[in-house]
Amino acid sequence: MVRVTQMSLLFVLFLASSAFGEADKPGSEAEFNAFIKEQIKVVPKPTDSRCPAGWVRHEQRCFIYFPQALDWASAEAQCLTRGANLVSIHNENEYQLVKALIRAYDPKEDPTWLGLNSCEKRDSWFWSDGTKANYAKWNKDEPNYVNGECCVHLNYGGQKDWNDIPCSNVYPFVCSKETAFKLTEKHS
Ligand SMILES: [Ca+2]
Repeated sequence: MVRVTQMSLLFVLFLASSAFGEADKPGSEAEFNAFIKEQIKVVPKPTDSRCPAGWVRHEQRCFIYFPQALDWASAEAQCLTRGANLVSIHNENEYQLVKALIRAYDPKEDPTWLGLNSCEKRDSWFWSDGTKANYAKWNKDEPNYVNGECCVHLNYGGQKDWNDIPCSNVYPFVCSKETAFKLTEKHS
């Protein structure tokens, strides 16, 4: 049993290093699928207490998917009860990770809330966790602010990227938070 656990851990580490070993090179969809599947299978994780059981860790952040369809503010409130916010995304690898996490629970990849909104002022985009809006993956011709839409979901339409939509719509959601503590990763 110990040997199986050790092998499983080695496999996770192998996947992690192969998917994210080169910082500038985006991982492939297949690599992210395998990374997510391996992490959500190992619950609770045997040696990594940086994220609560059931959450996926990527670098210094923890992520979790909730299938319950809520409006944007209610989804954010649910994240807050877990010490998190609706998910923010800052680079292509984080985006592919979040897409793979959703795909693992929802093979249809239906629209899912992100923590991005511009409800205070048009064209002023803010993540609910207070981090910089330095990355976006809008669908073609979005954001279009139809009827004052100012909250953002992903997996929209055929392109399955980002779209602004009324905040009162209900969708599943992803929460994220910083890890409970930081470890210095060893690179050989
Ligand atoms: Ca729109």
